Amino acid sequence: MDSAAMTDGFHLVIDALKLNGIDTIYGVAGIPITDLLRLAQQEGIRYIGFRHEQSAANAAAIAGYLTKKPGVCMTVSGPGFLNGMVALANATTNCFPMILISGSSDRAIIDLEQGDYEELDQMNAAKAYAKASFRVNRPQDIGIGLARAIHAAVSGRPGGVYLDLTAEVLGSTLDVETAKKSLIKPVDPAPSQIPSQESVKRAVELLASAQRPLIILGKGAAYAQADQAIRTFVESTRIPFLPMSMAKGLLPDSHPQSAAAARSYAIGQADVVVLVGARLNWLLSHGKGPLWSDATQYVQIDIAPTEIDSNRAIAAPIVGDIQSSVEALLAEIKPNQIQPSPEWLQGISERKDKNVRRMAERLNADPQPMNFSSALRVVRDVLSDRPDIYVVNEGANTLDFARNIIDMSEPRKRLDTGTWGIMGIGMGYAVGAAVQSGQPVVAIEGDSAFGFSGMEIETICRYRLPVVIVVLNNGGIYRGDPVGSSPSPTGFVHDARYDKLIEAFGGTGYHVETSASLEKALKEAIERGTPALINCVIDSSAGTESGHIQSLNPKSGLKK
Ligand code: ADP
Ligand code: TZD
Ligand code: MG
Repeated sequence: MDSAAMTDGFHLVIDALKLNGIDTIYGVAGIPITDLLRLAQQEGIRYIGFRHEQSAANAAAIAGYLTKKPGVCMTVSGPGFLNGMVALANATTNCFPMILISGSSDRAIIDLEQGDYEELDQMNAAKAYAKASFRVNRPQDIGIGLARAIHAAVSGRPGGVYLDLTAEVLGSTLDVETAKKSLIKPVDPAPSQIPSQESVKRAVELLASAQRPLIILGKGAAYAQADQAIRTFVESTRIPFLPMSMAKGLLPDSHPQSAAAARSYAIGQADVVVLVGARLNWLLSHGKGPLWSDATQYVQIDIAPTEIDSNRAIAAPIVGDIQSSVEALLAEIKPNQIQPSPEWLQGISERKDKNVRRMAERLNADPQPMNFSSALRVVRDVLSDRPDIYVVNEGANTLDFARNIIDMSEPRKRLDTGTWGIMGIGMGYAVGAAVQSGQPVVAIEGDSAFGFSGMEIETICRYRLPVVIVVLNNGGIYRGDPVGSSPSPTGFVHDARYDKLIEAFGGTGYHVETSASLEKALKEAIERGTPALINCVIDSSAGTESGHIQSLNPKSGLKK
């Protein structure tokens, strides 16, 4: 056979990705994937190179969340793979579809632990943290390996998948004919999952009996892209709704049926709650007291059958995808069959008005130095007529305040620390959202949170992405403790100038200490549409330990 009729593992991987419409790869180069990345670029795939694999994999994960197609990240073996693993595990935890592809060293040496370069049994290490983990050991299996990874990532409850490509497979050759036949393009890898008619009827009966129904929308609902069906369900039943953090904007926060400003009252008093792609995990106090009443009954729509009854008994489970399930509900509900009581709607509305008035007082104060409320009020106002902008958000107090203060009016525009409350997603999500959508991003970052992925500002500058980072700088984790000769566990260097970091890479830095200068800087930075970082100094005593989740923070009785 002449050499013109041969191909190799490198080409086959790229052919398989292209066949499956994967047009972007996030990653970090090195042995054995450097040539793979070069080839990808040559073949028209967009490659975004990062400074750390965790951010690259976070970018892939958020791209997966935004598109319902697996985001792809490529890393080197051993430590590069492990750096990406936190993000893969985070993607799995958050139900984001992504595929982490890593090169790996010599199997024979790994299996006898003979000490290869960057030796690690990657496939088995990944199993515990991924939805699925596969290894390709022969070039003719590359196509099947990718097909299995795609199915696993997007079907049912989405998640992170690991795909191991040995250096040997990448380098080995195969005749072109066999190679071509080995490729697979999965047909309908995320098929609709139609709920049973019986489950839909049961749910409608329960809802029809409710006086005080409430709908809770989670990020599963946002992911499903069933925006119109969900809106019709909410508006036609007149049931008040609460968005979980990343479901904000699915219906605008300004929607008259939003019960967000009366959250505790709505949750505490509801008699029937409809969970739409939201888990009863810690973010909803596991459905247990003191927030929840023992008498509350639930309808739960989820694609994962094992989610049902995980924290509380679910009276009416609907197992199916959200689009099909909400459509089935709409088809089953008769006109005026569901009637939230007027007292219920009135009660929520009164609490909302009261809480909004109380919050307005805090927001409209203009203290010097700024605090979380006054700084975020400025950000809210500047963003209010820019619904196109993606908001990335991480930190403790920075997260809690921003979630409450910054309204969202479009679906899937708020990207945050999610199910784990993890720090370090900021710059990866910002790059992923900007690259995937071509839209501007404003990342609202605690000074600690920013540090976890801060070096990616070089990536943002290199690709000239329209990302503006606002660091709410209170000098530490939760707040700024004095940093003397023995720094406290939570304090950082005082008067740190994060704005100077981005200048090192050609971005624009702003240092602001007043609400007026914050407003000017943010407007200007968004207008320019180029990389910028605003070092926003806030009161170093602003912020409480653990933000709004102090109840989860065990205390030693130590005097501070
Ligand atoms: P939140 O943090 O916003 O409450 P969670 O991540 O806890 O949301 O819950 C999301 C839920 O949505 C998961 O249980 C997941 O199985 C489910 N889910 C994801 N995609 C779909 C879909 N297309 N249809 C139905 N359920 C889905
Ligand atoms: N490491 C990781 C990966 N995730 C975490 N959540 C933490 C550590 C612990 N942690 C929090 O839960 S919030 C936070 C840390 C380190 C940072 C809070 O400080 P910040 O925000 O400056 O980002 P505020 O505004 O000062 O509260
Ligand atoms: Mg801080």
